Amino acid sequence: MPTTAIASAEVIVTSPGRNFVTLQITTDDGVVGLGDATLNGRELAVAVYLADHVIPLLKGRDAMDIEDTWQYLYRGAYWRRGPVTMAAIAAVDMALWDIKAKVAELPLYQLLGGRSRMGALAYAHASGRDTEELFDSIREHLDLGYRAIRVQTGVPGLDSVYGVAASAGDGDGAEDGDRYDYEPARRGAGGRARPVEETWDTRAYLRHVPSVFEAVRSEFGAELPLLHDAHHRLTPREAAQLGRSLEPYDLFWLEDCTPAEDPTALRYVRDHTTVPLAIGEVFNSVHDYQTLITERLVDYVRSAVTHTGGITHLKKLADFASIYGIKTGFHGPTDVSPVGQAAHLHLDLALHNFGIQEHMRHSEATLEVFRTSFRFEDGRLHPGERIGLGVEIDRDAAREHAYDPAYLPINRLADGTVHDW
Ligand code: EZ4
Ligand code: CO
Repeated sequence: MPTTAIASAEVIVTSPGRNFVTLQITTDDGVVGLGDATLNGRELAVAVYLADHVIPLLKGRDAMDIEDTWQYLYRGAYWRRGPVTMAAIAAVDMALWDIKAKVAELPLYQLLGGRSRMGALAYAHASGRDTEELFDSIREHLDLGYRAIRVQTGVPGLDSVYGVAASAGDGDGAEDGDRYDYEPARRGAGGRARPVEETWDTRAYLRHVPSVFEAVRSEFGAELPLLHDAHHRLTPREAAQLGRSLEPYDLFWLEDCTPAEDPTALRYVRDHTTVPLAIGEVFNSVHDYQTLITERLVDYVRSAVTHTGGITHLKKLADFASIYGIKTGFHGPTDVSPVGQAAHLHLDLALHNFGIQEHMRHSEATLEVFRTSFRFEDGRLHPGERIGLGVEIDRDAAREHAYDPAYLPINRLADGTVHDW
């Protein structure tokens, strides 16, 4: 038995401001690896999948055999893909890379090919219910040092819009007094949480958004990279209209303009607008991208390491995309834990076709449980020089935050029909 044989594995569920699922793997000689398994709003399904179906298979396997373990769990399941399975495999994969890099006594990026750059350009989320609030939010993020900004805005006539900061204290997990610039899964003590239902109006949105980008460009100038997320809400024709109307404002990308599960929708969008397109945060496999990449229907792949089978699989996706000149823009919301975000940052440093890294700051409570060595300089993130992924979990702090069910919102059209959010 090698000393790197897996001795034990454990699922840690904790909720410091929001829910996280973490897999901790320990080898015979005591090396510990962490993997993120957080599936926002469906967290316990992955926790149970890991505990009941994966951990019993891990004991005694050599932690060094990462590719073989990945294939063993993926092909062995018979049932291909799916967010629950792929998040579970991702967590194992991340933990094994963490272990391998610790055994090698190197920061993980060294095992992924070493540095292609000194830091990963990160974009932050700015939002406002109106232009004044939005400008304040953009200025705050520029003051924090961000050099690329995602712009989300309220729409006249709509009470609330997903992705637009609400005020604190409304049960969304924000700390008191803070604006809330990350997208909440609403929590509710004792299992009483229900998805918030919001009303959506595509025509009002399409009328309003170009005027917001016009205002932002005239206030903040032509250079600042600006991004926008449409959260899968548009038909191909509507997406083409939005893309065209945003062309004068030179976006870095338009994200998730159409429902992601229909790759052919993007053929229509591509034919009608030159706005750069990004998609993939809800994908869980490189196969989900096959048409999009080979037909060059997107400019950026948006997967998260946690939701796309871990470092092993995300590296394959990035390499596949690179052959077509397509870049990465990994999904970095706060529901990707600091462990998952660390994996992104190591890949971002190493990958030649890195594009940009999404970054939503984790709350203080989260960062007390997950101790990172991230650095942020000149708008660029760096994972730090600790060996492995470079994140430690404080088990005592983790225990203080019990799981609290949470759901993403539901959108309905004026006639009551459920819509994409
Ligand atoms: O809505 O992570 O680009 N970022 C996003 C996210 C997602 C959430 C869903 O879990 O769209 O904020
Ligand atoms: Co998004």
